[in-house]
Amino acid sequence: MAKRPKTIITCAITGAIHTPTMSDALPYTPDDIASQAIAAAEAGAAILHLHARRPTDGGVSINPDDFAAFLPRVKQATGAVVNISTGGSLKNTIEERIAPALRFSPEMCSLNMGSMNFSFHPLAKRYDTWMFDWEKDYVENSDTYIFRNTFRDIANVANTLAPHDIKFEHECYDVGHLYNLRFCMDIGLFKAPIFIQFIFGILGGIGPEVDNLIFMKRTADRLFGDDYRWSVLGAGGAQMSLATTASQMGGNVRVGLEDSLQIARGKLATSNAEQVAKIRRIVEDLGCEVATPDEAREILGLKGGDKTAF
Ligand code: KMH
Ligand code: ZN
Repeated sequence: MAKRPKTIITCAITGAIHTPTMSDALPYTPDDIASQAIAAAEAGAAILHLHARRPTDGGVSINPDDFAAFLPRVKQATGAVVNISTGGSLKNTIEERIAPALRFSPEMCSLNMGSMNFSFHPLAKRYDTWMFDWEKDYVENSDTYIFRNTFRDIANVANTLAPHDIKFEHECYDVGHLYNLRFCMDIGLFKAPIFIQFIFGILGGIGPEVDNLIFMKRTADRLFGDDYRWSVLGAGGAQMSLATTASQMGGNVRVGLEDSLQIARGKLATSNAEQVAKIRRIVEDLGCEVATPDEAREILGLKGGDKTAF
């Protein structure tokens, strides 16, 4: 029987969806982002997907200086692959969104493969009081938000970052995004092997059912053949179950407080590392091995941690 591929665990440490009121565990100071990222790597995450936050009030930040406050510390303390978000927050242009990746030239960064509604406004109903002034409007108004990732935007990111040899985490929130990605490969924007993050359960994208995972995977097999590696991110309550299914199907997994604040249904996670440790335990109990950062580099064809600019 063919050897089962090792499972790459990505941990998305803080993101741009959840706010400090929602969980005391959500890191937003540079110290907390760095220490949670380091602990997640020690628990078994080979890739750290990172956003920055304003240190004063936890607001989403795409200011490269806010990344500079934790990136070198993460690099010095771990061998993990650093993946910088180009998602930004509700109102940023694509040029603003890629500024941190441009400055720090990481091994990986996210690249969102289509424009869509991207909403988390239903979360607002769960809270009567908020820790910081910005949070309520930010969450409530996400129902007005179009997450803009046009073909021109995607080409702009690919061309601007091309000299940096960054591998993209292609974020695909629905089946159409896979076709967008195929089109972009056909016009020469991306080199194989590409790395696709199948995303389930974001309001505005495909739902978190196993049927949909099979459908996305079958579609990607048809469109990309052997030219792709894949991972699964289930938002909210679907995080652990979809990650488990993905690893059993030979895929890779993403966990972290960006995607879910829970460790089990109805129970808040105490840290990113707790989620990493849980999925690692499940993956290993079910007979797979977890990839080290260097194994992840090999599987994804990354340029190496010594070629970043931080
Ligand atoms: N800001 C969100 C709408 C990514 O990291 O690339 C999505 C996001 C994804 O930030
Ligand atoms: Zn992200």
